[in-house]
Amino acid sequence: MTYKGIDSKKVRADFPILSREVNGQPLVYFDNAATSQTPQQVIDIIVDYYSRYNANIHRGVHRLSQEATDAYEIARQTIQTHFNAAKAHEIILTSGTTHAINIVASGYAALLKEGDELVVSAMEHHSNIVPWQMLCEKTGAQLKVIPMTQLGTLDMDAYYALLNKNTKLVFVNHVSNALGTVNPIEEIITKAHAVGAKVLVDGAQAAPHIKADVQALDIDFYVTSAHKLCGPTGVGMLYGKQDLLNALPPYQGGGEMIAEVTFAKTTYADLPHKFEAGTPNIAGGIAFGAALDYMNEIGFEAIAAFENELLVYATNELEQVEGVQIYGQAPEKTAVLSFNVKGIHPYDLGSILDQMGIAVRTGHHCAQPIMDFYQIPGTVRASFSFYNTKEEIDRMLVALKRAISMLQ
Ligand code: 7TS
Repeated sequence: MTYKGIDSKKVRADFPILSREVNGQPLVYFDNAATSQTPQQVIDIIVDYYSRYNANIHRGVHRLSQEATDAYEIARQTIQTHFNAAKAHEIILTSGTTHAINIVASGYAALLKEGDELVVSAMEHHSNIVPWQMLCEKTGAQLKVIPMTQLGTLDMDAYYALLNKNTKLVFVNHVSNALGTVNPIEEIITKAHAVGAKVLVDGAQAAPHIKADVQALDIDFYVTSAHKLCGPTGVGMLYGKQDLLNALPPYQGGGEMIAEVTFAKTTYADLPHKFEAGTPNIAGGIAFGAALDYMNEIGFEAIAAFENELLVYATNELEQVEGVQIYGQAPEKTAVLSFNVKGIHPYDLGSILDQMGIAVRTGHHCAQPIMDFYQIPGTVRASFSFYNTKEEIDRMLVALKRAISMLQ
């Protein structure tokens, strides 16, 4: 049956892992915000690469190397088209979001001075906090924090008040991994640009649900990981406007990122190679492109509508359960449900749900400042994808009620 444009039976058949059992029960996978599952179409692309044309890229005259290079560069173009970047070389393939943020943060060490200011939001993943703190230590720049509200939204008035002529960079996630909040990045970017600051958008949680148009939104840097959107682990991307990337020094030195090397002086290759030292994750890059093709075939509008239906259903049901407190009640959210049950540690709940075949994440979700804000050690986080179903949510609720009766 097709519901909100998603034929669940057909879609689920694409994911072999969804038919396995955990602890004698059919798997219910609700840890999609940590990593998504991989459809057979993408697995096939990886197997095909290693079976038929495994070779190093950009350096061989032989046939296999040319085939691998072509496939890798086609994937880059697929990513470019998906995010509507003006040029393919503005897409740097990285090992993931963390690597991509570190490229920018480390590069800015050469561009900042004492007295410069950086603005971060209170609801970032640690990977969008720590590299910038390291940058501040190196440069003497100061980190300012956009506070959040009880609902789990950003305090935009406080954000405007932080901006001034010393603000050089703003970095904010498009979607919070711990709360699901969709942040108003268009407004954040417009205001930052008005004072001459650049903006890095962490799209790790948004990209699986929302197609960001980097030109329409005037995004300076956009980062994401393939493994959150049906691709493999160990590959992701940094989008940067050409001029901004050209102004950054390289992150790593090594093979393939040079124009010429002598012991007197080395000159660097043009984009994107300047930031792609060493042999990359070739199969991963190719599969990243295939994963975007797969998701685009289903369609991001259908994905978002269906997942929102799951979120609304699960939220309404969960609110009926006594003692449940939901964290993150922004008007605009992706399908992330973070919650606690009064008197029960999230880890205990997660462990019992696992015994019943239900995979959720528990803990601080690498977003400790959010937990500090709510004064909690962590939450149980159920995060839904387009291949989940209402029946799975019902199973989680039954399991949750049983867990609560066992633990209270
Ligand atoms: N930024 C956000 C918003 C994230 O959610 C994550 C990973 C990262 C950055 C880092 O991505 P990586 O691919 O480089 O590791 N988030 C999660 C999570 O919520 N649970 O496990 C990983």
